[in-house]
Amino acid sequence: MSHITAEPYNYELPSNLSRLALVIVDMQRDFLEPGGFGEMLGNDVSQLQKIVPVVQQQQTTIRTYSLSINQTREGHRPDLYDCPISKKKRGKGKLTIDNQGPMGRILVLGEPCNAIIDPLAPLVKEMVISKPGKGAFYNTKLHRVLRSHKISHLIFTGVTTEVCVQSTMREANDRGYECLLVEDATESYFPEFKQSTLEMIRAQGGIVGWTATAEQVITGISAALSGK
Ligand code: TIU
Repeated sequence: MSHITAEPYNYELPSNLSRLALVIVDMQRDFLEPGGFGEMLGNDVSQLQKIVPVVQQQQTTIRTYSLSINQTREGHRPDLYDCPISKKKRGKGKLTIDNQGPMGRILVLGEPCNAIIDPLAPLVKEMVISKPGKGAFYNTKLHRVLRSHKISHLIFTGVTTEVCVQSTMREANDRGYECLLVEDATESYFPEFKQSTLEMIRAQGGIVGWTATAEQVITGISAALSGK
């Protein structure tokens, strides 16, 4: 059986690798560039930039092998029908969701701030799931799409580790997916929160899933595809 070397123990790959998908969570301008939702919440968004080349490398590798990629994007309908009042009130900054920022209406679908950052732009054939919540399964078609493609294994990257990535992994774990988080392809505005999240995920025998480095993921998948 092929595997990725991981924590707390090896992550077994499916015998048919078409059952594995890369999930790129919320690598959108709203979180990575000044003037979006992340900065509005009081964060230093430059913290997240360092993972861009690593996520890009995972994306390129998975594309090279013609495996599935699903990106997610947190945002609300222009009429804000799907935005709870409680969420709109958070942050206490000068601006809030829907206000006009330098990149358009903050956290609103279709606005420039809501786009996936250029280096990770999806191909036309790649799925982008717009999500109103932190978890990508809440109020979206993600589970239906993954099931219809018989996906059982999810490799997670993206931001932020302890908010949307962890929420989505927990939702996926409860739905029966085998989940692995790529340690150096996820980031938080708070390094200590990222570290704690990695530990929480792999604690108790992998209660939410596995963690591995980007290199371990690529090595494991490449070996599986070459039959080693
Ligand atoms: N604030 C924060 O850390 N994250 C979010 O609001 N959304 C995501 O994590 N994508």
